[in-house]
Parts: sequence; C-alpha cells; structure tokens
Amino acid sequence: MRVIRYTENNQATLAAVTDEGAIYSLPQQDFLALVQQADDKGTTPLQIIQDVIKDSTPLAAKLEDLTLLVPIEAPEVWASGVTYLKSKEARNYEATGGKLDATTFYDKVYDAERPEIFFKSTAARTQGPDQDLYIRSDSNWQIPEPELGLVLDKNGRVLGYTVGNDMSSRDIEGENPLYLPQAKVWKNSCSIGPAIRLAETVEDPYQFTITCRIFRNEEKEFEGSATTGQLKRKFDELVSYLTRDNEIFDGTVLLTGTCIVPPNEFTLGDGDRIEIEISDIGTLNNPVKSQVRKAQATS
Ligand code: DO4
Ligand code: MG
Repeated sequence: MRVIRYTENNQATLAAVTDEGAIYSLPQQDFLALVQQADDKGTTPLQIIQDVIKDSTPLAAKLEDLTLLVPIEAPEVWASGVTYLKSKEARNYEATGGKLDATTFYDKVYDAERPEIFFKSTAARTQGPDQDLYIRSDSNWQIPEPELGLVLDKNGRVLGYTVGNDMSSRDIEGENPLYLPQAKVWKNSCSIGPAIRLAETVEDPYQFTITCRIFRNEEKEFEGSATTGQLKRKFDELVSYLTRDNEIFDGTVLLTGTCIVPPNEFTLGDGDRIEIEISDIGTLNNPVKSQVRKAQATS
C-alpha cells in the first residue's frame, strides 16, 4: 500500500494506492495525521486505510492523470554519503582530478564505523513529482543521485519509503570536501515522491531496485540500475547516527546514498528530464532547469 497527495481544485488531498493500482481518497489531512490516528487507536496506518477503502469507491482517474504533490512536506531532508562502493569510487575520481582506482579519505568514511550523514534540504527547497529541479550556475559537472528515502518520525521510527534525488555538483565537491554544503544544497536541489510505501507493507527493504533514466530532447541519454542489497550499511545504523544527540522532527526524510552514477563525462543540462524509479514505490519525474544567477549586491 502506498500513500500519495494530489491536488484537485487547488485542494491537496491524501490518497491510498493499492498494489492493484486502485486509488482511494483518504479523509486525513496528510501522511503524519494518518500515522497519528493509527498510533492513537493502537493500530497501523494500513489498518486505517483498509477500514476507509472497504466502504469507498476508488477514483475513476489513474495515477498518471492526477496532479501529484510532494507526498510529505518533510521539515528536513538529511542524506547519507558513500554508503555504496559505486559512490566511493565516483567521489575518489572527483577528488583526485580524474584518477581511476585512487584512494582518498572517502575510503576511510566507507570503512569507518561512523557513516557520513549530512544536511540536505528543507521543505521549501524540496520539490515533488514533475516539479523543476535546478542546476547551479557555477558548476560544470552536475548529476542526479537516485536514492531510497526513509520517512521517519521524531523518534527515528521508519514510517515508510520514498524515492529521492540528492542533486549534486561533482566539481564543487571534488575541488574541496569542505564545499560539500554548496555541492549539495541550493534552490530546488532535492526532490522526493511520488509516493510513500508504508513500512509495514515492505517485507525486505534491502530488495528495492532503483533505476535512473536521464532524457535529453526526450531521447534517453543514460540509464542505470542498482539494488538496495548493495548498500554497505544497514538502515537502522544510518538512523541511529542521524538521531544521536540530535533532534529530528516528524516527517524527516533520510536519503540513504547513491549507487548509480552517470558516466564521468556526463553533466546535466537545461531541459533534461530525470526519472528515478524504485520498485514498489513509483517513478519520480523531474525536469531540469538552469538557475538564473541574481545580480550580486555590492557595497
Ligand atoms: O560524500 C559526499 C556525498 C556522497 C553522496 O551523496 C552519496 O554517496 O550519495
Ligand atoms: Mg547522495
């Protein structure tokens, strides 16, 4: 069972999508209200949804006919880094000016007990399905990072799984790791969606297949796939470091790292379109736009 938000007559509506693709409007205001109601009643979000849909008629519309919204307005999005071998190799390549098989501090973080966890986005910077993602005006090497996202409550409980894009600037990060916040955070540099798969309906979260496709002039420029089974760490390990001596908020999303990297010669351009599909969750589609840099204030 998945949960989405869509808009109709300027009204955001929560809905459940069954594994057969039937869509049912839900009365709860948002995903967190659904979870709260389940907790208050000592039941689960799946039970609440099943109670609603047994007495309702599904929408006539299909998922692709709806104007989807971000499935949760995550107050914060955090991200994990170098959790897959592929990411370690790509980071080493950037950090050494293009040496294949180089080793750097990224090897250390890959092997260390403490994972790399960094702040990625706020609700205002996070885009939903079909909304524009921006590329930076001061970078010549930018890529999407297709990642599984954990939707958490304030105690670090995994409520569900979503699709995330940790847009990244490879040349800025490669120039100096201290530039990481600028390589990761700018206007519209993150997207999540199109749905949240309820955690209780996922048997094994290490069996998701992630596929990324990038289109240029509607021609496929890149496609790559991987599975969460290739992850070096466990999800509860990442969550425990995120929440250690830290306060997080209901609806926080933790991205779990990338395992798909386009060829080193590739950079995103204005007009590209990114699709990230995760099995049993859905396909997150976002067009790419260039930033128009505002004139700098001078004193
Ligand atoms: O070390 C930088 C971040 C790497 C990252 O975002 C990832 O592995 O997904
Ligand atoms: Mg990443």
